[in-house]
Amino acid sequence: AARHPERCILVGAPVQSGTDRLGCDMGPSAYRAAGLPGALRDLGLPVEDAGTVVPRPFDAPAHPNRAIHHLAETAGWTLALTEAAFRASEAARPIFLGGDHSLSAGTVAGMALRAQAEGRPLFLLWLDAHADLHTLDTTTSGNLHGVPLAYLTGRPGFAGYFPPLAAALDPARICMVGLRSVDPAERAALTGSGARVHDMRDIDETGIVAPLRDFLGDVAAAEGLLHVSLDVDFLDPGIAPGVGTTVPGGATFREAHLIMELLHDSGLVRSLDLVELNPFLDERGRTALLMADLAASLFGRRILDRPTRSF
Ligand code: Z70
Ligand code: MN
Ligand code: MN
Ligand code: MN
Repeated sequence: AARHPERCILVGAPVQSGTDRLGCDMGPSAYRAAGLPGALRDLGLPVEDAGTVVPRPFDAPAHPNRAIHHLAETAGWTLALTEAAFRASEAARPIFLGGDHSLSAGTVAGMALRAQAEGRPLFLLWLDAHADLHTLDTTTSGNLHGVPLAYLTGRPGFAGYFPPLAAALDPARICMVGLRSVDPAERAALTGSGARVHDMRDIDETGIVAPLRDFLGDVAAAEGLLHVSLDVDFLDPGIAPGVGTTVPGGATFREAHLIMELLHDSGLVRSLDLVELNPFLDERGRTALLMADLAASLFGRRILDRPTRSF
């Protein structure tokens, strides 16, 4: 029996309150225009489109950190997306079409509820140039796409400002890959956190295959659910320019595809975020097309048939 439903469900999450640039709200449309639904159907998968999530009202008081902007709106998205993720994942594998990375505060919280309902642990693969580990007290940009992992791991200072978190993630079940822009407060939070962290230097020195297989082996051994959060800026800006924060030295086309292929082979992925695409900054849709292509690889597109490695 399959460990996960075969069906995919697309969930539009046009969140842009977590950044100070407009345009991420066009992400869901760009993925549809790039042919993502059809590419998944071409793989023989049943694909449903759940449409677009709408933020819920949320009363957040003003925060003493004056840099923070759009706090209540982002908290309202978190609330709505927690519910949407829990609902969409009941009988399908959700693909959340972002939207900036603050949306993962909701999607991952919802998937944690799903894992809890199934009596299994949730694991998280975070593919990003950034650690997104600021608390509301340490962010200096005030951009809340920089805080979701702090919220999700239960770091202090979110009470009253964000929805209460039902189940905090154990950092030992988080694997971060692609880091190359980490602020001092985030580096301090990572030290001794227990999270698996593979920065770009690690990838250059040892490659990504062995550490990823090790992580996937642990997910399989624990019979876990795996959520993948793919930030456009994980990719090198030379191949993925449609993003607000470009950081040089990102993953190549081939590294990114290999990760997606290994994830597919593992059969462990239950849900996916596609985040930080800014179609206003893209070049003739090439970033949207690449992200759609990577999603198709994660869901089974391959060059040749090959035996699947089992975990
Ligand atoms: C920086 C900050 C960030 C994504 C940029 C950057 C955060 N650490 N996250 N792009 N996805 O402003 O907090
Ligand atoms: Mn991010
Ligand atoms: Mn990022
Ligand atoms: Mn494999």
